Amino acid sequence: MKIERIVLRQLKMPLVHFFETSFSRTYSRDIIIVEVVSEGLSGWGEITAGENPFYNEEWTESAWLIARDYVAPRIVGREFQSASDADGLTHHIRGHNMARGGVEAAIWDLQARRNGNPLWKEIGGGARREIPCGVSIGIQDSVGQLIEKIERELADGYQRIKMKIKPGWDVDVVREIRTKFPAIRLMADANSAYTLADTAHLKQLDEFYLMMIEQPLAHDDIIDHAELQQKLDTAICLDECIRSAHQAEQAIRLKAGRIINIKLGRVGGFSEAIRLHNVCQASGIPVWCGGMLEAGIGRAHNIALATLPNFTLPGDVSASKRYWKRDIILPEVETTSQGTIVIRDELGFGYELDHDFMKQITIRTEAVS
Ligand code: OSB
Ligand code: MG
Repeated sequence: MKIERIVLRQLKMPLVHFFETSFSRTYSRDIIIVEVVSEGLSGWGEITAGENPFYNEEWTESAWLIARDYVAPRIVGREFQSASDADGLTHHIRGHNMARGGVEAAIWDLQARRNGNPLWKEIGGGARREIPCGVSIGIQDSVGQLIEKIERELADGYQRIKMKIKPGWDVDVVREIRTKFPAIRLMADANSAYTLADTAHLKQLDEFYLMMIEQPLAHDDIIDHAELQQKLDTAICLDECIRSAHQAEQAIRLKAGRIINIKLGRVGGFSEAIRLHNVCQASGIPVWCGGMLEAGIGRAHNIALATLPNFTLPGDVSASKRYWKRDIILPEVETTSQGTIVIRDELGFGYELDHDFMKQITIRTEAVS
C-alpha cells in the first residue's frame, strides 16, 4: 500500500462541561484529524494532543508542525508492506508520540478498510464484544457538584468512577465521596501533582480502598513511584511516565506500579500500544484504555484497542454525549445500561464520519502529497 496524500484538519469543539485536572481547566478542544489517502480509500486518525503542553510536551500547534513537516513526509509515497511499518519510519523523531500516533492510527484504519476488516480485527483484538467503561470526572467547584456528577454517571451504568485530585482537593474530598458511595469502584488520578515529600499525605488515601491511584508523582518519573508503591497499600497506576513498551518493562522491573493505563497517542500508535500491552500481559500487569477527551475517531480507535485481551479493567472511554453536543461520527458512541460499549463490525474504526458537520467546525486544513 502506498499513501498518496495526508490531509490534516483542525477542528474546534467546545466541551459540554469544562474538564479540570491538576494541571489545567479545558473548555474547548482543538483537535487534529488525520486523513491518509491511498487508491481512492481514506483511513482516519486523531491526534490526541491537548491545547497546551501540560499533560506532556505536545500541544495542538506543535503536533500540527510535527505531523506536517516530519511525520507526513516520511510516510507519503512510501511502499508499505503493513501498517506496522509506519512506526519504524517515524521512530527516530524524538518525543511527539501523539503527532506520530495520530498518523499511525490512520494507516491502521486504512489497512483495515483495504482488507475488509473492522479495526479491532486488524490489530488482533476481539477478545471481548463489549468494552467495560468507567468515567473520568474532573475537579469541580464544589464537592456537592462532584457528588451530583457521580450520581448521574452511576445512574447511566458506568462501572467505575475516577476522580481527579490535586493538593487541596484530595484526602478530604475522597473521604466525603467514599462515605457517600461506600461500595463503588473508585479511583483517583493526580496527573503528577505530588512528590515523595507527600508520601505521608498520600498514605492517608489507603483508608478508602481505592482501586488505584493514577500517576501521583512526576510525569517522567519511575524510580520515585517505586519507592512510593512500597509504602502504599493502594495500587499505583502509571499513565504519563509510560511512553513505550521498554519503559513499561523498566517500571514493572522496579515495581513502580501494579497497573498501567495505555493511551494510543501517548505511546505513538497501535504498534507500540500492542507491544506495551503484551509486556504487561506477560508480567501479570492488567491494563486499561485511557482517554484524552477524544472526538469520535479517537474514541473509536480506543474502543478497538480495548478489545485486546489484557484490557481487563474498565477504562476512561465513555459515551460521546459526555463530551460533545454533537460528535463527528454516526452513530455517536453510546453505552449500555451495564456501562459497556458494544463493538461494531463495520469496516475500519466502525462508525460513519459526519463529513458535513466536520466541515462546519474545521478551522484549518493542509495536505501533504
Ligand atoms: O490523565 O487520564 C488523564 C484527560 C486529559 C488529559 C489527561 C487525562 C484525561 C482524563 C480524561 O482523565 C479521560 C477522558 O475522559 O477522555
Ligand atoms: Mg491520567
